Amino acid sequence: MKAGPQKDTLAAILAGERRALARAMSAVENETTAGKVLLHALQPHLGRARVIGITGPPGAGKSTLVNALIGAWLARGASVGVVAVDPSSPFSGGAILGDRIRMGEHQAHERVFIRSLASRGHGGGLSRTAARVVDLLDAAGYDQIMLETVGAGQSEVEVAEIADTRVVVCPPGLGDEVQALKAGILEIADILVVNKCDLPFAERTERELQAMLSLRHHELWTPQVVRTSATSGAGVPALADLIERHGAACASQRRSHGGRVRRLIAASAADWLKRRVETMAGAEIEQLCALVQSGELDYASADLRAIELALRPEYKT
Ligand SMILES: Nc1nc2c(ncn2[C@@H]2O[C@H](COP(=O)(O)OP(=O)(O)OP(=O)(O)O)[C@@H](O)[C@H]2O)c(=O)[nH]1
Ligand SMILES: [Mg+2]
Repeated sequence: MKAGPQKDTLAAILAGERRALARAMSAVENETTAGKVLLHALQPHLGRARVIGITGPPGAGKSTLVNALIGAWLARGASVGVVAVDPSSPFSGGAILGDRIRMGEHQAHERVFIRSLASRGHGGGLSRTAARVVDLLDAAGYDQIMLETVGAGQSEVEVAEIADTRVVVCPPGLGDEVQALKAGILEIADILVVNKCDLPFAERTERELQAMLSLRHHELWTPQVVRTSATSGAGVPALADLIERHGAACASQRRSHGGRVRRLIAASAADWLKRRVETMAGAEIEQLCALVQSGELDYASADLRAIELALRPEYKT
């Protein structure tokens, strides 16, 4: 009986051997025992990479932008891992093929490793699976790891939350689309990209997003807006600079394997709390809602009181 993973596998991954890495990713995705043992053995080797989340509505140009950013990182001497979470069925494979083509320019480069991850079939644990694939790339020595995910669903947004730096990509559009963004993924953005700036309305969208961001409160970093054209490459070096600046500004807080794990825990804790507050019954929560409805209590004070209630033993199920 072996207590650890095969020494060869561990050594091969740490040495960045591609075939070993691909096999390990499959093991991790399928949650095999060997995969778990391997992840455990990798722990001391994690936390060196920078993880960049690229999120945004379908068709915003995320994959094209990832491809352009790969070029920018390569030019700066870095190695690049990409995890593209595919929102479509694992059986269709259509979008995965599309991403292969859009990122294909660098697919064969020795300092690039691209992996697609089907978003279905992880039993709600998509962000955990994505984090493990990121861990493997981290252990294999990739400097910049980009995580592409559609910001169109709770589990996809959770994936973005793993990242040290969160980039939200949106196409130029009219006010309504910007409002829709605001409700979902805008809150998590460190950097907002108005992509397809070669199309009309880009400047206007940039102004609208800037106006929204100015309302946000921040400590280490003020969210920034940048315009790109992923197809022509315009604005991409400026975006890469911003990503590096964000990484430096938040290095102490964000970047490390412990930071990644903590963000995953936070995301699932937040989920638990939300469900609890939504479903708990009792006079006190009813009263709290009534106070907000009548305007006697603001949401910010009510949410803290609701959390206190949710954590009380009598509400635990
Ligand atoms: N005009 C213009 N088109 C772009 C730009 N960036 C991407 N596109 C096009 O927009 C379409 C969608 O691009 P993708 O990169 O696949 O977008 P995505 O956000 O990854 O899409 P999903 O992964 O399917 O959500 C493609 O036809 C791209 O060629 C841009 O800067 N300008
Ligand atoms: Mg894509």
